[in-house]
Amino acid sequence: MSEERGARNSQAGSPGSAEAVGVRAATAQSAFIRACRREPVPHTPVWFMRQAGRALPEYRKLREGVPMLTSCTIPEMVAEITLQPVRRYGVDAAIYFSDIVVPLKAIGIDLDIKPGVGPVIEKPFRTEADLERLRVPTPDDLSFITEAVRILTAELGPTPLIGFGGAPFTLASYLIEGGPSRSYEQTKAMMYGAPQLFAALLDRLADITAAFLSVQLSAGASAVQLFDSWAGALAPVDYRTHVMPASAKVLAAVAHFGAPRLHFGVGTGELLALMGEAGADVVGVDWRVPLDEAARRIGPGKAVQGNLDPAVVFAPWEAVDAATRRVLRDADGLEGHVFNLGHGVGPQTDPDVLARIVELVHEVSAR
Ligand code: 1CP
Repeated sequence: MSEERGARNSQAGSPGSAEAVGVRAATAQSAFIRACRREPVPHTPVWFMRQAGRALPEYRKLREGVPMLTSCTIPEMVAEITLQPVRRYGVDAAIYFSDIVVPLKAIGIDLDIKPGVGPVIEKPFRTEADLERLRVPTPDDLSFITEAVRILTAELGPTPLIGFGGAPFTLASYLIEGGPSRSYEQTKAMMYGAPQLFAALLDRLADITAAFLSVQLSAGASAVQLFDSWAGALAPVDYRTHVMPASAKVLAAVAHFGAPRLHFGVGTGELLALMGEAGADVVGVDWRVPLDEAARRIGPGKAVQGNLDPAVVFAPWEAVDAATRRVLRDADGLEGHVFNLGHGVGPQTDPDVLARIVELVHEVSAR
């Protein structure tokens, strides 16, 4: 084990290196990695987007008085928050505790995560000159990640750690709007009105996210998820023309690690095939499209992830039970299925309900 860890650590700090490091050996036969690779599994693996966070009282206690972005740079705190849901829910994978804007903060962009709001950028991006502020982070800029992932892989044993990053479009939407948005008016105004500047911005963000993911993979993450949470705001033709090339660049940049690449967005029913085509091994599906129909749209050769409506957890258990079983039925016979919610765990979610869902998925899908 220590020998394996030593070998892995020697890869740390070389994002973009041509050497394939593969999936951390201890996790290669896990249900999660096997499902991502469309191999037979003993049971359907399950994890929850945003499983590490506000729904857990132990998270709120640990975070007391520590700003969100500060917590992301303290390796011991990151490791503990990442492990909390694994202990509590018995999920089949951990997701690295961080945020999609962490690499932007690490290169000195003036931004904050405001409680109850989300990322807020002091000076929004609007012109060519703003590109100069966006340099690609070095492994040294992100050394706290390498350290946290090392702690985590030692603790997690056979449980895979999923690294993640923000897709260029979703990151650009925060940079251009200056914060969360419903309509993405400024973002789309740049996409339609200054397509070359928009392309240059997304291309730079692709390099930044590729560096962020590479540091996590080099340190020992077994898979990565690219969150294009807000891509569903786009028509397919605009996604293909203006957004897909940058997302494809990110996914290609980490292909040599040999780790499964998951690609997720909300409201992306019309984009599922394109999100697969961008280079994903697993396409995340929100709750609006049943998984059998999603798989049909995506086509063969990819696994799917999803897609219980995250609001179902607020209904009585009978309804949760029925909806969970329906997701499993929809996925029955597909090449590969990772059970998840259709989007993140809401802060008001009862952790006990999530624990029961994990138990139910494991029980119903046992083969
Ligand atoms: O004070 C707090 O606790 C802040 C709440 C919080 C948390 C717990 C934010 C602010 N980010 C996070 C952690 C986080 N962010 C994780 C943790 C790992 C896990 O999944 O358990 C992840 C994966 C993210 C990724 C993220 N950040 C996304 C993509 C995922 C998604 O949910 O679509 C997005 C869009 C963000 C931006 C962001 N950061 C925080 C908030 C509230 C938001 C969304 C704001 C908006 O609505 O636009």
